[in-house]
Amino acid sequence: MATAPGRGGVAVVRVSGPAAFRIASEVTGCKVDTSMAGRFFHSAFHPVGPRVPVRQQPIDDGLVLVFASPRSYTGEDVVELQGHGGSIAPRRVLEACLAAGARLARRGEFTQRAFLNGRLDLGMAEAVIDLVDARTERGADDAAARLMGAASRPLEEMYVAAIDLSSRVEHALDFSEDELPEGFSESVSRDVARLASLVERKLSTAREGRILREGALVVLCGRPNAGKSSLMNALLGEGRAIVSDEAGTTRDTIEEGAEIGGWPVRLVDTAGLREAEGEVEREGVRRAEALVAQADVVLHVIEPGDEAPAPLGIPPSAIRVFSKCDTTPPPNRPTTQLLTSAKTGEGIDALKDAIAARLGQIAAKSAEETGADVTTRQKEALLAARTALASANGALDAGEWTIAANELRSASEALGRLLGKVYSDDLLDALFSRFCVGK
Ligand SMILES: Nc1nc2c(ncn2[C@@H]2O[C@H](COP(=O)(O)OP(=O)(O)OP(=O)(O)O)[C@@H](O)[C@H]2O)c(=O)[nH]1
Ligand SMILES: [Mg+2]
Repeated sequence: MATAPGRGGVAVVRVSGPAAFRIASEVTGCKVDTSMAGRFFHSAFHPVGPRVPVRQQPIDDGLVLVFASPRSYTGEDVVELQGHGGSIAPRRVLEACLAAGARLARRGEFTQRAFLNGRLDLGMAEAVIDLVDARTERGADDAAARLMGAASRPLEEMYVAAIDLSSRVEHALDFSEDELPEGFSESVSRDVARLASLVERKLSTAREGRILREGALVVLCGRPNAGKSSLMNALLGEGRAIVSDEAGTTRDTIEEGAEIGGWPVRLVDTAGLREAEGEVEREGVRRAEALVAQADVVLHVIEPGDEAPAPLGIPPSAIRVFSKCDTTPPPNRPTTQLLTSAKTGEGIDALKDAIAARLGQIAAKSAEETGADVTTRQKEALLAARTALASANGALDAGEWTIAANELRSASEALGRLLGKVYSDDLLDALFSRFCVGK
């Protein structure tokens, strides 16, 4: 079933594999074969199976789309039976297909077959699920671009360049230094450096990818009563967190998904940071500190009149947000600070802009500085390629051609993994289990 269950205009049952045309023929009672490829027709759908009476009553009618191998999503023969939505008719069409010899698809199996049949590469397969799961326009734009191969082309070029370098150096091993053409070593070094900079650039975008997929962690912290929960509500535009003038109102962390400046964000409100009084509050403070440590962006909320140094654990990179600005008369306000009021809404848009700007910076920053939290398949492969290229460069400088050849081979293997030219079953299982059935 390729469409979501429940009430809806259409429901699509998709059949792929060598028996697809035969199964569709049984269900529709029309002869479906390769000659119908790329066409569609209108038909009744019939029940199939030994217990079905001879004068059978159709279960639905709809459109039949025929795709012949290899020009289909999976690369196999594919038929789509597009009937009416709802809970009964689609289920019956599905059952008819099963009775005619089909089996239920596993999660992501259509896309997995497409990958195995070379219809898309692993990066595109990942883009498919990212597009389905996208929570913001920006995330969807990114996934759609990757789906069209925007990310694969440069990767493919890097892979080809690595293979080329590796074979050039391997070839050179058969010759002595003075038999090699003039400038050979320089040209290899230059190309290694060029490839290394491509890898570097690609790495720098890995963080942005993670943020788009998982959402950036934005944590509100500060002293009790600073106005954190009120700001959380103002950013969300709803009364999500409890607000009161009692210090220590928020004890547990409160998380809510939001979109800020096009970025998907996990906004978290935390307990005020102080020497906590009770066991519960102490745990709340501990959680707050842990979240601050993991955050992509920390918002340090400071209320008017609070001149004390920042509580421990708040990083210097935190955005200092001054709250309750409606309570300070304008002449006394410092103009360079980010002044906000949850009460009047003043400064909330400026705060959103500041968060979005920070996320843009993080995305642009090199992955090297961003720590170990980006553990995507792609990043691991890129890091391996980078290490290998750096060693290859060193070996070339030292005239160690055998070592250079080995390192260049590892670099091309790593880039091959990145493209999915080299992959393991575990990797495929992990990737495609993220999919829904029918994709
Ligand atoms: N005038 C004014 N009062 C505010 C504003 N924001 C918060 N307050 C008040 O400040 C008090 C504390 O607000 P909270 O949002 O609960 O503060 P908090 O930082 O979450 O406090 P804890 O959860 O106890 O750490 C409440 O009485 C709010 O009504 C504001 O922008 N203007
Ligand atoms: Mg609170």
